[in-house]
Amino acid sequence: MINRRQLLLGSAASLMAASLKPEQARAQTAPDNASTEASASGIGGHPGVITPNGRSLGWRERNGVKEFHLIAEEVEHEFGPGTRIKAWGYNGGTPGPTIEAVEGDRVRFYVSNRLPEPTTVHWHGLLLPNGMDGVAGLTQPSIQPGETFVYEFTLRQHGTFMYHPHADEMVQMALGMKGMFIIHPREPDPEPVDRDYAILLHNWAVHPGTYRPDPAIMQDFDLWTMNSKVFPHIAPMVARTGERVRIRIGNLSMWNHPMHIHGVKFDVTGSEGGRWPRNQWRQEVTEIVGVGQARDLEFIAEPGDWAIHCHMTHHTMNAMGHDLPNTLGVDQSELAGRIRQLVPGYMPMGEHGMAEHQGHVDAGHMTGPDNTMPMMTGQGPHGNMEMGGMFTLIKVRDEEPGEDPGWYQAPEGTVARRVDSVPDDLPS
Ligand SMILES: [Cu+2]
Repeated sequence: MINRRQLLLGSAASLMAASLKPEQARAQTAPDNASTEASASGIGGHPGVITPNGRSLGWRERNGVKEFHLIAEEVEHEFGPGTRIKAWGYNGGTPGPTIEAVEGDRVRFYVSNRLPEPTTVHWHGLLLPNGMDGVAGLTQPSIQPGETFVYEFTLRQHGTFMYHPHADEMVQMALGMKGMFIIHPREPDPEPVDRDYAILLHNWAVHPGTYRPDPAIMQDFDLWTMNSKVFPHIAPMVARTGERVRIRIGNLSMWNHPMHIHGVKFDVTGSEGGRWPRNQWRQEVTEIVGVGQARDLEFIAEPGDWAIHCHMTHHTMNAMGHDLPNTLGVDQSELAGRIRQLVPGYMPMGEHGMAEHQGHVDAGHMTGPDNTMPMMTGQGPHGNMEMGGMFTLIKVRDEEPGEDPGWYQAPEGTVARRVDSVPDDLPS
């Protein structure tokens, strides 16, 4: 027998699992409103960092000091067509723009607070005078709404760092306040990279039908993002065959993320500790980027469309329901008819696995609450990809790939294919 609670959970499952309009379901793997740009022509002899779906923060030089302006403010943000939120971020976006500078620079940050509550900026991992560390109450008074504070210090290290508030952190970070802070080495790299990408991992709880991320959630997040976008709306990273690519991954979410790259072994080459000495590089195919950590992954690009994703399988899903009855192997056909009398349009799912979800949504058979992404999505050249969240692509081509070279044309005879029979002398 089914009780009322299970019934509600079941219908919630179908609603939460299926939640978008057909035109959204057909979204291709392409950046939408992605302003992916490198800082113009590099910095300090290094290629500029590319922040997929983001940008680097502008600055000007004044008497030998690099001056930046960070504006903490509410922003309208879209994870992809189908889910918009009222986020908090910096300079119009979440994450905030990537800060880039060079070891030895004197930097000055004007920080203006346009939020409805006090904030600060903590420069995560930086060596600086105690009073510049940005911990509300401890090292400085909070920046009140409407106020501007100035931070100034000299960069005494290089590496992959981050910035975020250290005032009402639980709320302010849950709503999207964070950014990457890249400090390039003063000396030229002995083994320079050709492409330098920065990705900040985060998690969000946007309950179906709502627009405000819920800061009280501890584990059951339903959106997992790279630079605050979800697959398939994360701009692909591109490279030419044979180039040395670095992907700097920072994590200011509430989970550790085992980041996995297909098709190459990468070296873990650095962190907040800077670029590690060559004898400390480690060859891996999956590297956990822990909460509050940054890791630099470097590899030589191989031609193809390669996946890069978190290996927590729930982290490559969009808005999925939690604590649902397990319907795998359960024939629900008779029950579904009875539920439909109470919940019109109820659609049972999951008897043979969840892949059918994307098909139902793509066909427009399932709709759900407003402002809720489908759990699985993405169309590749060979069909449904059944992914979401922290998943995107590295597209490598022999020729210059541009912003997005489309789908990889695999050489003849190099794609897995269907055959009509199995040789009968195969051992099993
Ligand atoms: Cu993860």
